[in-house]
Amino acid sequence: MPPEALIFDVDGTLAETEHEGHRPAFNEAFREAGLDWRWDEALYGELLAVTGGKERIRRYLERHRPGFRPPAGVSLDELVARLHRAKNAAFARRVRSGALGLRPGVARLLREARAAGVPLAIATTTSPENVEALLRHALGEDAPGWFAAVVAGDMVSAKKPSPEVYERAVRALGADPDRCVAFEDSAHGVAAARGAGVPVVVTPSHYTRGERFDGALLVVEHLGEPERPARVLGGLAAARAGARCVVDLALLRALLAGGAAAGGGAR
Ligand code: XBP
Ligand code: MG
Repeated sequence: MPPEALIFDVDGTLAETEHEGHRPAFNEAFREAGLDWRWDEALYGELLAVTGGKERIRRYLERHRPGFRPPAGVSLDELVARLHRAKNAAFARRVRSGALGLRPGVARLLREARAAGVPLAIATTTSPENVEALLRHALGEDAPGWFAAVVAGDMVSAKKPSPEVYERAVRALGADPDRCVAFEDSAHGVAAARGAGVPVVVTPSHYTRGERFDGALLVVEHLGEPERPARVLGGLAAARAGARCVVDLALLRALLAGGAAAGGGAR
């Protein structure tokens, strides 16, 4: 049986959005607001321990600007919300400029699932407008409609690694969690999906390559294209590490059936 549904994380999984989108967009928002804050790669890597852009700004202030006070008449909540809106506007501009392409194999797998009638969903910490901008630009105007459920940003009371975002997506799909497959790039994402009982395929991204992905079904360089198969990096049911594969419905079916060691789509 094919998976009942495929559930995708966005940041780092569909595209390298943290590296090429959010970090520069945060810096643009700080500059526009006349703040001398600058998040370099090392600092952003540290701040990614906190999921959610508003939460990340607060963590930065606590850890790196302990004496900071907002201008008179502006509450901290307002300032954070304003900076976050400006960041998302800058992110959308970057998306529209074509700065953010999808990672290998993403469009191929989405199209294969659609053609086979396997429902799609999104389970992400980022804001809904960022998801929409990315999907429209990368896949076409109708792409947001490809997803039967989009659970994003503040729609949940606790962000990843809480499982809530996956629990809501699975409920909206009316699917059996252990017959779905989640796609993630981070340890927080793996914890969220596993916490909801959803098996996970991990494609580590720029900032998460050094993380551990305990409990993942498969850890693979990227989803692969027929002419560019991806290197298997590990995972519970992984075929030999170092083998190459294209993550397609046949491989996912084999993984769910526990037959990945036998090869599935691995070469
Ligand atoms: C992504 C995030 C997000 C983005 C920014 O986590 O943590 O916070 O960095 O998004 P995941 P917003 O990939 O696990 O969903 O600024 O819109 O919150
Ligand atoms: Mg992610």
